[in-house]
Amino acid sequence: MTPTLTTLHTTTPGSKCRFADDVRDFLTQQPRQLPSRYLYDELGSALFEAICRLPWYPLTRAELRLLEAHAREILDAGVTTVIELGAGSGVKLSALIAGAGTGRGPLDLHIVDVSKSALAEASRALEGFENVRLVTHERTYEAGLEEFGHARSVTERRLALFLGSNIGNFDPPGRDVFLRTVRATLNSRDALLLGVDLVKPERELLLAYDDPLGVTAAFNLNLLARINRELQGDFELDGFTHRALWNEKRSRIEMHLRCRRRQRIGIPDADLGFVMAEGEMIWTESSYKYDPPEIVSMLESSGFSVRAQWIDSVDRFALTLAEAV
Ligand code: AVI
Repeated sequence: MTPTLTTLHTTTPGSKCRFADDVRDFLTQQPRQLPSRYLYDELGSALFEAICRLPWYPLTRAELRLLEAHAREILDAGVTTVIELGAGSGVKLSALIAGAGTGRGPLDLHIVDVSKSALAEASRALEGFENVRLVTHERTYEAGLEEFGHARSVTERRLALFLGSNIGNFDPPGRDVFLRTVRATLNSRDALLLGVDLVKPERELLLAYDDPLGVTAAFNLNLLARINRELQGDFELDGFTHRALWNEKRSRIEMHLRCRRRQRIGIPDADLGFVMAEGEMIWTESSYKYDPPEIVSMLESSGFSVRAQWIDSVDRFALTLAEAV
């Protein structure tokens, strides 16, 4: 087989304006908040990659073990096109292709991510594979999915990947809309592989989201640093502390930034000025945790039928393979 790696880029033009609008809209809500997608600028993506290597954040390793163990079943010989939403470093997709072995035909890979640096890293990780054509899409999931709604060949069989428990960062209504949007880009017999972190003891969850090395704290605080860098904000970073809370009723970890002293904040490029009181919080992320049957029912109510569910019982993580019906 000849190596046939092609890399194309479709990029969304700079969206500083959208960032500024979101910062203004979300920071003026009560409670103050910021959308978690803005955690991933170049530095934020690097910090997230570091989090994935921390001994206290087992999600990535657990998922990788499951992908390696079940690669042949997941990437069966009939799959022609793999669409990964949220590429990360490309390590998981590489493990899947390597684990599936040589029995497959040519593969079209599409990876969709808002982070340019994550796409570049994923492209490097996938470089060595033969008989693979790679297209990177620097886009939000939603914009990326729109591109796959168009005409396709009759022989194409798609496998969509949504890994890393990224689904956990959606609120339940947004999650259901998202799963239905994914379903709409698939034909029956196409499949979705969903990686989801499971509910586990609070102590373990808090360590995963408030690690002793302070990497998650830096990841969270970088959002304010990003606002300072890109929108000329003047947040005093040492005036905020990272907080991770387990909200048992909603089954989610929440990340917040707690204001340590009263400060006046100006963000000229978002046309915003406000005062934060000591103890006031900015809510930056929710990470929902599920039980395995909940994953089955969210997929079934979105137009999928579950073909297999594999669980890592050590680190409590689930991979669920579902067919579009
Ligand atoms: C990307 N996402 C699934 C991660 C999570 O676990 O919610 C982001 C993260 N936040 C703090 N640590 C990791």
